Amino acid sequence: KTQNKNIEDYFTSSKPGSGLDLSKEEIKKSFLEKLFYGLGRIPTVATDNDYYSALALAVRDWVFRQYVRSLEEYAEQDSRGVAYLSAEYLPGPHLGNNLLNLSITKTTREALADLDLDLDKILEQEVEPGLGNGGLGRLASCYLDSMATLGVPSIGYGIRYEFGIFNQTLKDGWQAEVTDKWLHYGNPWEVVRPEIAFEVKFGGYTEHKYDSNNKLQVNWIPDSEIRGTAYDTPILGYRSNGIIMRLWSAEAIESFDFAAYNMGDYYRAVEKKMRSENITKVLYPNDENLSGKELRLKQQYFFVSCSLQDIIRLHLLQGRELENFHEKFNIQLNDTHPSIAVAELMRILVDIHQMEWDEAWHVTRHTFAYTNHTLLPEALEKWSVNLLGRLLPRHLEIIYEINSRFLNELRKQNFSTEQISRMSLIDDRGEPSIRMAHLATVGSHKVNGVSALHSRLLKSMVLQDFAELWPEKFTNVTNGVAHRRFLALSNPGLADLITRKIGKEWLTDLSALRNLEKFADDKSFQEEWRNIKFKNKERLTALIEERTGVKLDPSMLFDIHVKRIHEYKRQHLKVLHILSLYLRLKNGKGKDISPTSFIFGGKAAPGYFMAKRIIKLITAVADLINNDPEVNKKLKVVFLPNFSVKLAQQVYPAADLSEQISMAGKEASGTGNMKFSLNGALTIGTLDGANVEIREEVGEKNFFLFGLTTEEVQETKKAGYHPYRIYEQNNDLREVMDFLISGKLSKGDKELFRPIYDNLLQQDPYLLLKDYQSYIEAMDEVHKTWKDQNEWAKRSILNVINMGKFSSDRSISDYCEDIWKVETVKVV
Ligand code: 7GP
Repeated sequence: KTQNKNIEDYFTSSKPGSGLDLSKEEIKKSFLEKLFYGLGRIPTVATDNDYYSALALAVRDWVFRQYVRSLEEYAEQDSRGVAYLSAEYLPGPHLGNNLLNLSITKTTREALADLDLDLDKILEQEVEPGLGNGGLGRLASCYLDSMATLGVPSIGYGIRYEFGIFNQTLKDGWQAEVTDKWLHYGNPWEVVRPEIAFEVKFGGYTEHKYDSNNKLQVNWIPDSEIRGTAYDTPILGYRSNGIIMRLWSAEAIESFDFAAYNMGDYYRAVEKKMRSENITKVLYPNDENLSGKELRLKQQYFFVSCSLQDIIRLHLLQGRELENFHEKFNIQLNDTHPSIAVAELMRILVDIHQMEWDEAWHVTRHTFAYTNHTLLPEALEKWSVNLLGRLLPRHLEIIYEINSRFLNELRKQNFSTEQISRMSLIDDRGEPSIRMAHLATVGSHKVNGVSALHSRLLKSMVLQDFAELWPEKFTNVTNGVAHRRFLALSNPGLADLITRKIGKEWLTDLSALRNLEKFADDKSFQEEWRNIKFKNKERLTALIEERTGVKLDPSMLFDIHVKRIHEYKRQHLKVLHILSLYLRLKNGKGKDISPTSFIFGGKAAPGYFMAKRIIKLITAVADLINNDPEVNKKLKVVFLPNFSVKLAQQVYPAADLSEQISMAGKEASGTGNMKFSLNGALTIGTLDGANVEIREEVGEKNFFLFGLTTEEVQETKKAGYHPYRIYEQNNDLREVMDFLISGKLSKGDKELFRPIYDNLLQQDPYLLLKDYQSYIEAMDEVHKTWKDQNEWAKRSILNVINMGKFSSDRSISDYCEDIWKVETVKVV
């Protein structure tokens, strides 16, 4: 707190002005001042990156104005707040979004044009923070956007990885990984807070002693300590509040290894420093698969501990007691990555603040809520007791204590031994490990899935026993997406058309798109609609040609499959379809095929053998088809490398068809599915995740459905699934499958794709063969519908105007009402 009366008087009397709607002259002046005096550049030497940085710094000031105004409001209202804990964020480029949210895109463009500069070129300079893998990380960023827009007093906590998700390149058709040096050119959006720094302990042992009042005191004597420093990035809502994304970076505590230093072992002292800074070096690039690595657990505990210390600091700063911590703060756990927080809060309350166990447990359980993002068994986090005990000895004791009290409760309620061992926080079949989803569930007052179907399956499968024990604890919040970024910002043509017809209301209330209903059948509106899509496709075509050398034809159907590469998402089912079309054309039976460009994108975890081979398969199919004059007038295939938020913003607006073809029951929600529909793509999909709800909203007729339902999948597996029989019975499928090992895709190498072939014929865990015929038939329907361009446009319009439910503003309102019980406070 400032002791300086003069500054305080100035601050309160001058009331920070709004950062919105600045004039061209103000923008120009700030931009040039940042360039000259903020960066110390003169016109003769200034580079494009200098222009970008100068504009970003100017914009950051205006964003901070909105943030400061929000803080004042929140302080006045004494509001209940939310801390969102996520090990991953994928914010995407900040500049364009901030200009949009300040309503100064057009004015900025003009201001720069006056200076002979091009805004688009400057926007292009931005390197996005790739601090996440995929859906979960992007969702976290959509939620920060909506929390800011709605005025939820909130802060997003995470990790400032020095190297984010790798950059993907293709070498001979295979994925190759390149380090992501996103901080290389500096990061104008963040502000380091050297004084918001906390110490985090690791290793060592605990001492148990009774004090003079005969109360047990536990002392944790660590064997190392690391400092976490806060880096703040302001996130602005649409013409609204600003909030902070606070990312922790690890650094050595200077004096820590004085012993080594004093003995003259300077190198060892420095080495230790480097080793501790490793914690936030790099993001683990696994999506829905565990690494089980010690460093990963260190990352999790490191950011959780810093965040909790910070939240408690904020709470005590306001002169409050820890007894009512939970009345002031909600902490949302974005999957189990931050779930060690349950034990850490107990440790802080009991060991440091001397709270009684029962009271601490009451506070803890009412503070946390847990969101599950996947049912895949290989993604459910477990930490070996051994590893956790070595790294966090006190936390292991606390987890044991939580568990023993919990299991006692179950015994009192006459749960069977079998049930009790299923529900235990410790899995002691094989090497004993801690089930983090159980810890998160026991330690939270609410648990939610991310779509209606997923929440139902969570209750009937992974957490069934818990859902029976505490039915009221379980709820659903269907995911949503930041529609301002994914429509207003990335599809300006469509956004303009919409606004011209129905005004700007949709920007803050997506359900207002329904007001376009009367235009769905209007031929001239349809034509405008189609022209916008065509222009978007031309732009993507140019980008793809530049990046891959493949030239697509924008009048073709753009059939797009972009997301992480994973067997359950079934990119290889799409490949089987493409090969079936190829063979039809080769056999002279392809006259009904509508000319199509197939576009793939997505990263594979570097250690995921099958996923990497699927990428190679896609690029091999692309090479074959694009170079075969007999088919390449009708079919084109391209793998667009390095899918990211920045690329995504160019891809969704250009899609005609959205591929959402996971095996039912596996995709928790999906959010790409929403972004596609929002931009007027029709979906071909299974009844999985949020596809179910999208189909409900847009109407069955406007969604191409195929494949087994979740229940049918379960029955098929239960009955004993034999993919080989399907292969034997379906001639077309057999031809396609055999083509994989014919050598024609691989310069005669018949072994290259055999692992995929064998896997599908012998196990086929994701039922590609079972769903194959149904998929082919649905795709034939797609091709038939495409031939009627008016009908297609109409269905496209109906998709967009029924997307109201899928704004992350709606999701965040749901969290506020059902889970957080917070009131929103908006500044304008
Ligand atoms: C993803 C889910 O696969 C996706 O269906 C969902 O839309 C998204 O989360 C947001 O809820 N899960 C992950 O990205 C992930 O890494 C492992 O889950 C914890």
